Amino acid sequence: MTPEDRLASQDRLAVVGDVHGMMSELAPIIQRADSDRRHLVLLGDLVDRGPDSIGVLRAIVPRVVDGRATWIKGNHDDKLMRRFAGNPVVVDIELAETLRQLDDAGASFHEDLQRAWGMSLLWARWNDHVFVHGAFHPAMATKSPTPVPRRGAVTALALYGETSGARDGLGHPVRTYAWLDEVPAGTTVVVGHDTGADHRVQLRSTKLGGKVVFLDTGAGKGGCLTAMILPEGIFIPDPSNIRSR
Ligand SMILES: [Mn+2]
Repeated sequence: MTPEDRLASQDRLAVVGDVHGMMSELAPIIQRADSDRRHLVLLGDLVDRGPDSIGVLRAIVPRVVDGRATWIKGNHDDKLMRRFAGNPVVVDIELAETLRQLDDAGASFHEDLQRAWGMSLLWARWNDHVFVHGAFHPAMATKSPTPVPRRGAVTALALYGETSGARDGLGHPVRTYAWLDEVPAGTTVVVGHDTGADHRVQLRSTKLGGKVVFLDTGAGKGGCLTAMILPEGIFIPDPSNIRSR
């Protein structure tokens, strides 16, 4: 069974926002998902920033390989794996630390990691939901994420979200949200990547009548880790940590 088909066949999910090396916050979510027999969906950016990227990978990689979890690609994961494959990338201090932790993990874990990465998806659908790290593109509502599309608009939106091309005072790309207007009625898009300043889950309704859940509550960036429990539509560990607009 393909990773896409396996996800589509699930009844119950725990969809986890950007973990960024925070194993201490991921562990209780995994425990709860396991005890409820829920399939895990990781929205990407497993590594960097927090202290235990290797701990997170050790927890998630075997679950992806044996079909208990679906890994949606994040930009930090993608950069790590491009570096890991020997491609030139800019190695900042956080990626250097992740690479150091991975070095110590040994060759057989590296093989498992490559295998899990080969099963990861740029986006995935489940009932009327679309899961993607950065931002939605209409192609994600109909097209398969496998084989992985060539680098282009859909891939860029999936990994990096929508940006104006400009940079802010801190040198970060300026994010834009025209993509919200593309989310159709009857579709709920769940994204990570984009941390609200208040570290709350943000719920948005779109012009066409769709819904968007911004699930990154800032784990590894001074916030916390949140998971969305489906089909119930509740958030753990703090169900009240949400904001609608
Ligand atoms: Mn990201």
